[in-house]
Amino acid sequence: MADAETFIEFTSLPTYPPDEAARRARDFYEAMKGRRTVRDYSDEPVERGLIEDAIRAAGTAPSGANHQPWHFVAISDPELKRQIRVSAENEEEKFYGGRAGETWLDAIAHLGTNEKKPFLETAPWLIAVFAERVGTGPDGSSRKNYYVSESVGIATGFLIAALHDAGLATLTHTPSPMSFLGGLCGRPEGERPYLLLVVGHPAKGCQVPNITRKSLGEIASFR
Ligand code: IYR
Repeated sequence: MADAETFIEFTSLPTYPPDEAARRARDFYEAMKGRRTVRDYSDEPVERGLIEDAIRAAGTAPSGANHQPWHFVAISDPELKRQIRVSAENEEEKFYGGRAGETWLDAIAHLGTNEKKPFLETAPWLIAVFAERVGTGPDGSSRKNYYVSESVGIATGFLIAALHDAGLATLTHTPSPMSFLGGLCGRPEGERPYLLLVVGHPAKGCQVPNITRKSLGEIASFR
């Protein structure tokens, strides 16, 4: 059995007076409300340091048994981006050409998406997120991970929020299927591609679909 962790006092959570807490909660909601999925990117470069810090923030997410079963491949290399675009468009052509089925295509019709993915080359960064089904323990031996989808999903949420907070737009792209990503990114067998995040500044005059969000009453109940 692994040694028990040592414990330290938890001092990093600030205490706010109620009115400040209320203001912060509202400000955070207002900031997140401005996030939109962007599909039209400018080629304006983004400092690597911003990407590094956003990934650091993602890496603070809670995870099953604290195994941190994620890996982020941050890609700015134009040739690798081109290869990813070619592979993604190849899959997406089949998806939009019939593999998705009518019901799914009907569900996304209002988003105006199609098999063309120029943003995979235009945007300065792609972050391929991988989920480790089986990880490596401190002693180098392989070990099972727990709640992998939940953990990686939460970390990805942190990543998207951190990038948005830094003034960067994202697109949560899920080429279907995306098994090509592991090979192109040189990831080991035990990792499953989770999603591909496109990161950059929106193109000038960028348009987004005029969608609405469900109200609090629709998404929450209090008892
Ligand atoms: N992966 C495709 C299709 C797609 C699927 C869903 I669910 C969306 O919300 C949007 C698109 C694509 O990226 O175009």
